[in-house]
Amino acid sequence: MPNSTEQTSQYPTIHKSVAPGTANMQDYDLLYNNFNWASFGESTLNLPRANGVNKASICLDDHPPAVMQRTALLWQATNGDKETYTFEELKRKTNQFANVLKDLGVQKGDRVFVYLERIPEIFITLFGALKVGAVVGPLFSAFGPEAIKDRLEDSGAVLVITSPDLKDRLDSVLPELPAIRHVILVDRQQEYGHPLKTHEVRYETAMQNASEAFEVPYTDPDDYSIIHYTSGTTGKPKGAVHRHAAVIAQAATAKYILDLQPEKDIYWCTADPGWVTGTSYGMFGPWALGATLLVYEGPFNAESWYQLIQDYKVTVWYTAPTAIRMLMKAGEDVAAQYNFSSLRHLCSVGEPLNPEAVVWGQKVFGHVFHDTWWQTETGAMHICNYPCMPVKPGSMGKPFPGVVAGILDDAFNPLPAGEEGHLAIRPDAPSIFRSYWGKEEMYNSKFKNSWYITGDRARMDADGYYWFIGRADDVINTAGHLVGPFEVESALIEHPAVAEAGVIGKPDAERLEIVKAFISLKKGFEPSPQLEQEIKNFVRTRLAAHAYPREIEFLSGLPKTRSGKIMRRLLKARELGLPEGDTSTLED
Ligand code: 6R9
Repeated sequence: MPNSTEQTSQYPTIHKSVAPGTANMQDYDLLYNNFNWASFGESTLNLPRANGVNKASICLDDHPPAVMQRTALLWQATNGDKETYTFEELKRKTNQFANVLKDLGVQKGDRVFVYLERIPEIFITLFGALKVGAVVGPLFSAFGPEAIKDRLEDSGAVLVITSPDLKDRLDSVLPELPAIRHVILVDRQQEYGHPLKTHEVRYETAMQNASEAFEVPYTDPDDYSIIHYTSGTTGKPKGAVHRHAAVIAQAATAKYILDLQPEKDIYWCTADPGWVTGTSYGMFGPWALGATLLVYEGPFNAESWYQLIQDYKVTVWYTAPTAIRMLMKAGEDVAAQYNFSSLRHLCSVGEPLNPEAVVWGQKVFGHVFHDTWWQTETGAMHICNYPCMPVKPGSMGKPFPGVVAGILDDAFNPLPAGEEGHLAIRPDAPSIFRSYWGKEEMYNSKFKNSWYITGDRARMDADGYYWFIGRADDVINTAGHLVGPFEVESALIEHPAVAEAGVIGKPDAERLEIVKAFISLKKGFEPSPQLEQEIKNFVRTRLAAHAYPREIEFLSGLPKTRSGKIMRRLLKARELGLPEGDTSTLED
């Protein structure tokens, strides 16, 4: 079937010059041809170590003495309170928490879940659990009772760490979760007024009594470390399981893609630890390299985000298209009030990054956003833009060294450059998932002809750059033409009135499907039939005639997952009056 359009981007390639010695990757092809995961683990992370490959140890325990004294975590609370932890302090605290868990009888392989606000104890409890060999599961603090019950039940969790504000939600489903033996309550403000029940343990008391010495037991590289329930943009969430060795890929990509230079960087990953980005790059990769992380407890808000960058002199920033679009919506006049001179490298993940957003970064921050593609299942970034490589706005970039990617036809055989098909990855990176918890058959169904089939559709151009089309189940077939929702959405948001757009295929008797767009407008614009017509015409002139949205509906906001992805599946279900399916990850 023909492509709907050639690339949507009318933006020219951005060539950059990287002064010798300034970026960790100086030449993409050179590194691609010489890279090897095992050698990276040996040379950069000193692996394997006497206790094998334990993520928590690698991140917190064994850095050179000077690094152990470095700040690992800069934390700012919603109310402005600040806390700072060195690697040495986190080593001791996570040792203490490992002892707490050991005393409670937590064994290697037990599932331990962390259900907390974005506070320092997320890090302490999660890494403490990894030290005893537990398989940890982070949960978004915004999850309601049903969402947490599904995940705790599916994984057979034995222990949950939570806070006074979240405890009621957990308690309401606890009777249905007989496997849970203990609940640990982190009570920072000492606000919990009730006596504790026999299965409940106060974190602060337990920590006071716990030793700061802990011997991390031998950890096999293949031992399970973390379980992430995927965003659920399609179907019911499944628990993707990763192994301890994943840290090798997380560190390598943090070094060469985020370009972390731990001696000098202040790095901010805006993702919540409930989402894979918040652990792979909000914990493991950066800390394995000894880098300083900024964590902000509060929600998104353009002013407070800009203030944080200015106050902490953030140098490297990893965020998501949804946040970038919200910053764009807030307007350049807001941005102009802050000093961003500390920033040196910007990256994005989670959704296709509209070309408009890539170049907006250059205008406002003096640096383009570098798009990175990966999934919960890949555990680490796989197709990316690099500081040393020209950026084609709208493209996800090229495979990371150590990664072989392909575009496959429906029989899962490689297609030549220029053709559109299934985006597939050779499952070679140490971070590739090892299972969907308890769903072996579903896991196996993702592998064909030695490829891992990602569920995304894409195309590679003659220069080896990958271009995202859409989730395989989101691609629209209109009168025999395949249309990727992303290209239509990108064209839409180039219109000055459009803040966000979500595009679906709506069944149509004549054309099989038509393109329908849901649009939210920028401040100062009102929906009207004239505006609707103007937007349609605007897209017609940018894309092929069949790809413009025949229907437009204005919404005050689009339904999104908590990690910021537009839920096209939900837009479609609502449009067709079908059941909404799993909405546990839908943001409020
Ligand atoms: C890390 C993460 C994975 C899905 C993925 C794709 C979409 C992520 C993207 C992107 C286009 C990018 N996605 N990054 N699409 N360009 N740079 O997001 O994991 O929550 O499992 O989502 O997100 O559809 O397959 P996860």
